Amino acid sequence: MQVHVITLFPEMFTALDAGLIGRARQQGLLSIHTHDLREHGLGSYRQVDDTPYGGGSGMVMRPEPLAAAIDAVTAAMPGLLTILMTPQGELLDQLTARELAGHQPGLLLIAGRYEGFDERVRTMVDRELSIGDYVLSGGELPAMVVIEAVARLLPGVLGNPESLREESFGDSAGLEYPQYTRPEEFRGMRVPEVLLSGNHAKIREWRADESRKRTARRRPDLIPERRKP
Ligand code: 4HQ
Repeated sequence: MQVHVITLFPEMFTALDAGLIGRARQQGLLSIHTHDLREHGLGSYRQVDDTPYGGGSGMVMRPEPLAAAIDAVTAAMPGLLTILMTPQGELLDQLTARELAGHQPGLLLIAGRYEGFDERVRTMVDRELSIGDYVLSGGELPAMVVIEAVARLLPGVLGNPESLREESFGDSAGLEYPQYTRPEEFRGMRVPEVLLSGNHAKIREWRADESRKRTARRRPDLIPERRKP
């Protein structure tokens, strides 16, 4: 899968050279291509932003540089799903990540700066995505969050697809059960006896139970509503 990103800060995406994503890229499972929006800036100052009509504080991204950048990328690679990163978008969740991971040939993410986009930019994208209800200074970190959530779902990226199936949200289930590793006792806290018992039926039951309790306490919003009769 290809992921293209339009950004004023291509150097931020070197973070994706490391770890699982870095390895996936070396293996050719994923390619990441940054496109510097400044190259489509207007005038000798390569301007990409301007003051808002009607007044108000802050700057807004002008539509022409974004349109030129989107056109250049999509002309070279047709079929990319074009996604604007914005707090006004649909909230990213595991289901959306899975859907994006299935899109061929890949994605074009738009990471903006300033206070937002000229409204007409929205007509040039397929979707708008938010990574959560808080305000950041740019769409770069949100774009990287999308890339990471999507990349680990691509075939061959995770060593052990079992861990994919079991983890939280993987099967739209609840939160993960508590996990322990060595030592058996740490600062007076013991590993639950059942996990040392070797009784795998009991362990499965304990984990399912803990997972249910934890989800009910911490994330009741994740519990599916009872089907009404
Ligand atoms: N921004 N989820 C402002 C975000 C954001 C988010 C991206 C900051 C767009 C213009 N994006 N720029 N939260 O806060 O996606």
